[in-house]
Amino acid sequence: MKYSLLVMTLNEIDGMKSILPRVKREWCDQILVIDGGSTDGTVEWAKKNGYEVYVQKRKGFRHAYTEALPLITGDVVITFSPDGNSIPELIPALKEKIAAGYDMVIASRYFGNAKSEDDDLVTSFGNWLFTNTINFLHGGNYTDAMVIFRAYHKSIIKDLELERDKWYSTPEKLFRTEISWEPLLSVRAAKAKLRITEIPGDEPPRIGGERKLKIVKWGAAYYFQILREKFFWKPVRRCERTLSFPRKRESRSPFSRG
Ligand SMILES: Nc1nc2c(ncn2[C@@H]2O[C@H](COP(=O)(O)OP(=O)(O)OP(=O)(O)O)[C@@H](O)[C@H]2O)c(=O)[nH]1
Ligand SMILES: [Mg+2]
Repeated sequence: MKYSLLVMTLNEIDGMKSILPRVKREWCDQILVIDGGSTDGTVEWAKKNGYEVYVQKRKGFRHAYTEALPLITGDVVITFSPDGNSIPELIPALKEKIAAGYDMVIASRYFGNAKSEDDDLVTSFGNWLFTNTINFLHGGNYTDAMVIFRAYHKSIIKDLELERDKWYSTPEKLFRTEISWEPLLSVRAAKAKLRITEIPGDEPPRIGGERKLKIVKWGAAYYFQILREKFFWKPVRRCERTLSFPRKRESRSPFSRG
């Protein structure tokens, strides 16, 4: 199994300098820095230090992922924030769970003893609300459905149709913003009954730079998406993952119908 680490950057020079040297090159087969148009030297620093860099063309977090898709050489992606929020030393633990047969592994900020030092009252309530709504409406069992730091099989991106504009355009138009795909990934992975697990993953505070999170607009767009999923999209496509890891009868995935 090959692993690609996707390092998401938008003006993250301080975090990059401090965090990336802690990522051992042998942990992943590919380290791909996906940049949203940094002007603080992030791209130059990454290239100088030998990292593969892709600068996205369209604005917005999800376009970073979709545009980079053809460049990803791994079977498994690990999405990573180099702003200090993701602890690099947890990468081997994420890989271990994937190797054990899980489709997706989340470094949860709220599982076991884990804690977030980056949260404020609003973000901790928001994460709780979104995660619990996803569990309630879509049968998830998450403690953290929102975090970027997670590993999953690349094949589920297409199985869950995460790369298709049509699943984002209405909330993005309504709330005039561009969103990411983590919440939709969590919703659809639960709906499709993929094999999901979590490990505790502390979230240290951000190192330098500025927060890009748009609390009100993203919150509204994500909540809209999560509610709408109750009525749209069914996991009817054939899912490679489900086929290669046949599950027990009682939890058979609807994918296997395909
Ligand atoms: N490629 C790309 N990276 C982005 C974009 N927006 C944010 N990022 C990076 O993604 C990572 C996560 O962004 P943050 O600003 O920390 O947003 P967040 O983690 O959701 O919010 P907080 O951690 O609560 O501040 C950071 O390393 C950002 O630099 C984008 O549009 N494109
Ligand atoms: Mg962050």
